Parts: sequence; structure tokens; C-alpha cells
Amino acid sequence: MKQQLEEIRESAHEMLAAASSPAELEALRVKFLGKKGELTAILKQMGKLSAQERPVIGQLANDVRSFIEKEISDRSEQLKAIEVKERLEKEKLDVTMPGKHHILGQKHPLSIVLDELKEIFLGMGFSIATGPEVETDYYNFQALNIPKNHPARDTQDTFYINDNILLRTQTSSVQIRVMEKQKPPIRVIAPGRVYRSDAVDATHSPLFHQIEGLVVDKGVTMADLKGTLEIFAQRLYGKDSVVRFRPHHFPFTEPSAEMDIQCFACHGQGCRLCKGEGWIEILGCGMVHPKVLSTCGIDPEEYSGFAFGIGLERIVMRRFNIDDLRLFYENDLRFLNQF
Ligand code: 2NL
Repeated sequence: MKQQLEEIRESAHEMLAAASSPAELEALRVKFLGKKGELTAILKQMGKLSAQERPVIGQLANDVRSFIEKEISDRSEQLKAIEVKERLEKEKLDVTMPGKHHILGQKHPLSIVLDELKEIFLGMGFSIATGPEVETDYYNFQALNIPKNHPARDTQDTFYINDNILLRTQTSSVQIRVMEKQKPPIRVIAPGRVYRSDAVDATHSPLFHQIEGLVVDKGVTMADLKGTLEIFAQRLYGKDSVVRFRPHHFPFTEPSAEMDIQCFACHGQGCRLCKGEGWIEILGCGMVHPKVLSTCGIDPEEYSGFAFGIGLERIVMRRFNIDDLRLFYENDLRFLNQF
């Protein structure tokens, strides 16, 4: 029996040292110390021993039990320490590593000026309206008093998708949708991309940007148009800016005009910037044609309105002295980083 106990001690020592998980340790505890374990099995045979042998073997059995219990708890501590060490190793973080530097982008020159224009009109009580770039013939042309066969519809200029669907050639279509849905008073601007089938060169692009504006209410007159657009010009180009209105023609406004600003380089004398004219064209405008109002369900006897259209690219080119439109769309960082 003494030898059996020594063997149990020996094999427990070996197996515990090899155990590599808490589950394995628990299995070994049951194997050696459990109710049906090896040590218990020996103790059950103590009755067969003589009175002199019993305390000696009993003492030995207790020693073996304490020995195994201690080995189990030691090994358990060891395994925990190993686990912590492995986790620390895996989650190691070097806080002295240098940070990653991201290259920051910046506003596109078109966006810089567009945001400025929006801010000016928002400050005058306008709201911003948007709409689809793929439009129907009705919203892009018919509702704007541009009938079939009108030269403005020339297939040379318009990207048709089919007989009825096209890429919008101005953002007026957005304002037609506003007038259909909303009762006057209306005060909106419609900024966005527009499309014309132009060959690309320094001053032409099949995609460009426009801001149109529309005001409809009772008693709106040409004086409101002139006052609003003059203040707009002065906010954009400075308090001392001088503007003039020249008669023009658009199918969707009557009367129609173009607004020029006196050249800020030569004050009207004529120079390279204004090509000797003394004046620079800024926008087209006019009183909304009665036919356009009634097409949208607004009674032209009760209401009147004015509208205007501004080409964004030309304004930005003059602002930053950019001589080629293509630079706006090529996304060359050497260009974009200058703004
Ligand atoms: C230009 C001329 C203009 C409008 C756009 C407009 C819109 C509606 C009704 C009437 Cl819904 N008119 N828009 C009016 C006059 C001129 O744009 O040269 N743009 C660059």
C-alpha cells in the first residue's frame, strides 16, 4: 500500500506538470482526489491493515493528498500566469510609435465661390431647391415656353436620352417643379450641374454649373429684380460695384435683360480683363413670362415674378484668374492645392 501511494504521488506529479489547461487540471483532480479517485480507493482498504500500520499509512495518504492539492494549485497559478503573459504579448501597444499622417483635402474652387453665392442669397431670404439632372422635355423646355422646333432645343446642344428624356440644360426645371408644388410667395435658388453637348476647349465643357433664382409674389416688379441683383453684385464684388442692365431676350422671361458689372480693374475705361469693353457680363434675368406662371398653375393676373441665371464657372475663372475651364474637372492636385 505504501508503494501504491508513492506511485500515485509520482504519477500525479508527472501528469500535473504536463497539464496545459484548467480543464485538464480539473480532470486530474477528479482522477486522483475525487470520490471515485485513486487515493480514495486506497483509503477504502485501510480497514484491512493492522493497528500499527494504519496510522503510518494514514499519515502517508494525507501527505500524498496535501502534496497533490498543492501541486494542483501551483500548476493552476502557473497556467494563469502563462495566459496573462500571452495576452499581454498579443495586445502589446507601442504608444511611442509615430502617428499616421493623412493628407487633408480642401474645397474645390467652384465650391468656394458657390458657397459664397449661396450664403449671399440665403442672407436675402432665399431657400435652396434641388432636382433631378435627368429631366423630361416638359420640365426642361415646354414649361419654360420653349416649344418644339425652338432653336434653343437644338439637338446639337442638348444631350437627349430619348425623344422625351434629356440631361437638363439649365436648372430652371427645378424652379418649375417648385412653382407646381408651392404657392407664392416663392423665393428660391437652384444651384447645380447642367449639361450641353459642347466640344471641350478652354471655354466650353459638356458639364458646367449654374445658379438660377426665382421670386414670385403679389406685386413683384422689375424694380425688385434690379434692387435684388444690384445688392447681390455688391455683396460679391464690393460695396462700390457699379452695375448696368442691358435689354436681352429669353423665351421664359418678358422683359429680359443681362446684368453687367463695371470692370473692377479699369473702372469702365477698357482693359485686358474686360476685353476693352469696360463692362463684364454677370448674369441673365427677367420678369417671369406670364405663360410660364400659368403653366405652373399660378395666375399671372394675381402674381408676378422675376428670375435670373448665373453661370458659375465664368465667375470663378475671373475671381482666381483661371484661363482654362478644363482645370476645374481634371482634379490635378497641383491646381487644386492653390486655393
Ligand atoms: C443665363 C440666363 C436665365 C432664367 C434664367 C427662369 C426660370 C424660370 C422662369 C423664368 Cl422657372 N426664368 N430662369 C431667367 C432669365 C435668365 O438665365 O444667361 N444664364 C446663365
